[in-house]
Amino acid sequence: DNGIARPKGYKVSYHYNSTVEDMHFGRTHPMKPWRLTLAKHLILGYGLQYAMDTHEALPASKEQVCAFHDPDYVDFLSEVAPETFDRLCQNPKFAKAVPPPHDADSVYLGPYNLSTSPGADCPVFADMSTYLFLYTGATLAASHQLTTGQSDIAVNWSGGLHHAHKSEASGFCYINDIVLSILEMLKVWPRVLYIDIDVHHGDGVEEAFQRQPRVMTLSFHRFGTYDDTGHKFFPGTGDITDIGLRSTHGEHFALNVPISSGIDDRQYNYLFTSVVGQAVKAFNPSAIVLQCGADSLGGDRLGQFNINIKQHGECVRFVKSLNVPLLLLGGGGYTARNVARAWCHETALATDNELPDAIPLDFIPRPEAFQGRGHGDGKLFPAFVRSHPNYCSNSDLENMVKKIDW
Ligand code: V1S
Ligand code: CA
Ligand code: ZN
Repeated sequence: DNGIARPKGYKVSYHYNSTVEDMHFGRTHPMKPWRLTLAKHLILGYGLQYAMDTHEALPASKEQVCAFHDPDYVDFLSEVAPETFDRLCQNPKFAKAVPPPHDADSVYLGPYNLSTSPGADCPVFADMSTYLFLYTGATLAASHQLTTGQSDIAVNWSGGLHHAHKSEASGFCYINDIVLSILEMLKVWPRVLYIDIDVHHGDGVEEAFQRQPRVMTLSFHRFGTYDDTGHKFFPGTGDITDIGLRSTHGEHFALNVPISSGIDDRQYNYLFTSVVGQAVKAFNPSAIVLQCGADSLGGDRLGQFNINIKQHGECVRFVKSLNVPLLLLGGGGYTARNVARAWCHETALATDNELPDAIPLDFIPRPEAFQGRGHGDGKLFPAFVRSHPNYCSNSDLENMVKKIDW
């Protein structure tokens, strides 16, 4: 007996298709879909499948994706592959979407910010269409469970791709599954709150709803320039002054919490509970979408925060305690073993289970991924080596909470 039980009085559904695990963005690309294999191994190893309904995801249809995206872009995504890319680029319908040549950054960009050059943010890779329509299908199935009242919490760790625009890929994101799920929710609920704890700004979701007072978007993210290079942290938007568009009553329905590198658990918890608490009080959401990007964890290959897995999970616990229908999505996360730990812990929180710190290594196909010094010593909650100097002063954070006034 592993002690895992179903939650009392509510239902959780889990939406996934293992096919997404086999995708390769390229050897040097930080996005590694096999982090989802590791997450699955932990979730099954602990026995969390017994605490929820698991659904195998089907691909989204082109029509479903067109609810937000430009139909030509959706056609391109459904036909593109490394072998078809050059031919598609010749098609006049798509050729008009080629951006002007770029500066020093000599990556060749094709239509819609896609590229076959190694090192591109949004590469064209084998079986890419399959991947895109599957992660989107999983998010749409999850939101359908919620809008029909069949689940109270629905989970898709392969979704949460917040940078995709209406007719452009950006920052490893091609189809904005989050926007599509919120559009579905607006059919049955008056107000949806979107919260984004990925270390990057949730620009695609914010932009899509900047004219929509029925959707409040709230992103916490690293903002500013790198010490060493002076370049802006991606995508460079999301300053505190960015609050949505006034002209169409969207003003004050976008909130941004720009954060310097090195923020610690206590500081992040203060910011999160203060700002989300205020937002919920003012907006009274009927449902919440929480993007749980795990690149805000300490030790992430791209992120620059010092958040531990427990604190990342506290954000999920806080939002869950608000007792409104909840969609939990993945997002970024570039140190695979820690992404897996965080999303396993958060699956346990969603189902009201508490997991022992000792990972059941005997029940996991690749125990070496979680063992040994530097890999977390077989623990679910290893202490990260504090890897970034903390540039967040408590008074700056207090001032920020005050500035986000109502
Ligand atoms: N930070 C960062 C980073 N690293 C890369 C990258 C590195 C190696 C590769 F082979 C390919 C790409 N790209 C970036 C960022 C994009 C970060 C996206 C985060 C996504 C998310 O976690 O929020 C959600 C899943 N891109 C840039 O910094 C842009 C460039 C400015 C530098 C990289 N070149 C390729 C394009 C221009
Ligand atoms: Ca964010
Ligand atoms: Zn990110």
